[in-house]
Amino acid sequence: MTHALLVIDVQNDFCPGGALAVAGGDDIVPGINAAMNDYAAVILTQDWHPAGHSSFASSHGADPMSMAEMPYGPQVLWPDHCIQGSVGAQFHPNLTVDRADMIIRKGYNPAIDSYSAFFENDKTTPTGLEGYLRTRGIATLTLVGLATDFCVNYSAVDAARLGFDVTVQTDLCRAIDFNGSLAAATKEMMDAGVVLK
Ligand code: VGL
Ligand code: ZN
Repeated sequence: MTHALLVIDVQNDFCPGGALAVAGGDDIVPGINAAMNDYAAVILTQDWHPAGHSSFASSHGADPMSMAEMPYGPQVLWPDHCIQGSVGAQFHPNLTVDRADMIIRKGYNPAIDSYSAFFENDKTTPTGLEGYLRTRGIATLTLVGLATDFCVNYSAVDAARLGFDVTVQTDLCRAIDFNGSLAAATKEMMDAGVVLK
């Protein structure tokens, strides 16, 4: 069975200087590049929002990091970030993108955010990644990237619930850590059977 490295959202907007910068987000790039050599498959995800996306505070006349009630549940309202085709949406320039077998984009639906690489935030609309992994015989995943407490967490929990064998390599992740989100995410991942190492 193939063991894949799933690299979550290592994009300019999540690195220092970006619109939704995660502290130390760029520090993990060399380690992720090195780790790619240890896996038979490498998959990258890319947060990919249309302008005016419903997860943006600016779309609601609200303050960034405030909460909104969406049809699918509560949603953090973010600064505008990872707009399709923008420099902020590009991968960090030092990330070894050429090594990727597959790049999956998410968050393109204007009405629904998508933290997870597997399902949009309504928890039902699939991205197609599950089918890709299963048809390639990939049953074991190691996740790295940004941000630990949002897209890495949601992706890891969904993968575990789908029956994949999931490890999150925390030294190759960085967190937003907003309102206790990192502690909550850590508990969610552990409860879902994700191995944190
Ligand atoms: C992310 C917030 C909004 C992430 C993406 O990659 O963790 N967080 N969009
Ligand atoms: Zn986003």
